Amino acid sequence: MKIQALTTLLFLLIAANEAKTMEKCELAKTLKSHGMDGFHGYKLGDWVCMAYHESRYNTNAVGPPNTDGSRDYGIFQINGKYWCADGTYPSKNVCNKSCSSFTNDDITDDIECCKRIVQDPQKMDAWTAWVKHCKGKDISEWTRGCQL
Ligand SMILES: *[C@@H]1O[C@H](CO)[C@@H](O)[C@H](O)[C@H]1NC(C)=O
Ligand SMILES: [Ca+2]
Repeated sequence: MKIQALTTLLFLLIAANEAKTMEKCELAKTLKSHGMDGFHGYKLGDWVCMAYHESRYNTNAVGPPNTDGSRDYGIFQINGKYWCADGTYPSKNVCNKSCSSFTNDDITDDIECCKRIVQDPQKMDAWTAWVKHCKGKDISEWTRGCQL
């Protein structure tokens, strides 16, 4: 019995830590349902392209330390110095969230934080991967084949 309970516990722990990777169209659909199509002038393809290049759609992603020591969290790699609090850094925590809420499978709050981030003057330039791989490019491929 004891071993079985331990095995069950272990399995649950592994399951809880298992990376949930979204599909391209699943992400596009979720973003659309949260009003991100056209939000502050950006298309769904901008967000999908950004998420791919930031995290490969991995909702559990935690980035390596940035040059200032802070880290980025979740599918949109939201920064723990400005937007959320990870407890290791005095954070402005503009989105009023624990960074761990950006590494679970429910990306609703992650999207809400993105809505706040793009309202700053730098808008989507906040995401270096977006600037590098998506900005000014043909982004139609990022929603191609999706029933939106
Ligand atoms: C921050 O979030 C907490 C709940 O997590 C809430 O009680 C509090 O009012 C929020 N603060 C602001 C400034 O929105
Ligand atoms: Ca979340």
